[in-house]
Amino acid sequence: MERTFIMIKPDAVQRKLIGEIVQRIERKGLKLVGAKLMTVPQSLAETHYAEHKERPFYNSLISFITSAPVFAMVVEGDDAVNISRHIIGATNPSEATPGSIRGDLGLTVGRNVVHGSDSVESAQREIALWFNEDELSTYTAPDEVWIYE
Ligand code: D4T
Repeated sequence: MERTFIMIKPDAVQRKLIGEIVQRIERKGLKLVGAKLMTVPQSLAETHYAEHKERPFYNSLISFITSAPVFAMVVEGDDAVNISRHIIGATNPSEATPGSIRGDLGLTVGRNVVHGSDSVESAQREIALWFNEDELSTYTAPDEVWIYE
């Protein structure tokens, strides 16, 4: 079973969209195995977005992500990374397909509602960065027999 890291960004937390977004993830059949509301320390934000350090939007991205609480999650399911990216939609909400989270709930790239790991390797790195092992739960949900053949 694959795990991915999904973060509801400060804009969506302030807009009271946590429930809406978690509902979309759960209704797809994916399972929450870790979740926490937290204000992101500067050092964590910089490590998480290290690949963007030289990009022009880096400073505003770091100040945005540390500006108010985020809702960080670990989500589990078959092909969880790929499926989550599809549910989330394209980086720029103006290009995100209607029906996706960013397509339905976002308007601009600098306030694009949610983050999801872009590969299995990124997911492993980000989960280890954001969560301690004892914050993650392994369990079988009763509806799984109706989600997986
Ligand atoms: P995240 O990492 O937030 O899930 O976004 P993506 O994986 O879809 O996209 P990304 O890494 O290319 O961008 C990271 C983050 O930076 C913001 N951003 C991006 C921005 O503010 N201006 C920009 O021009 C771009 C490309 C949005 C997401």
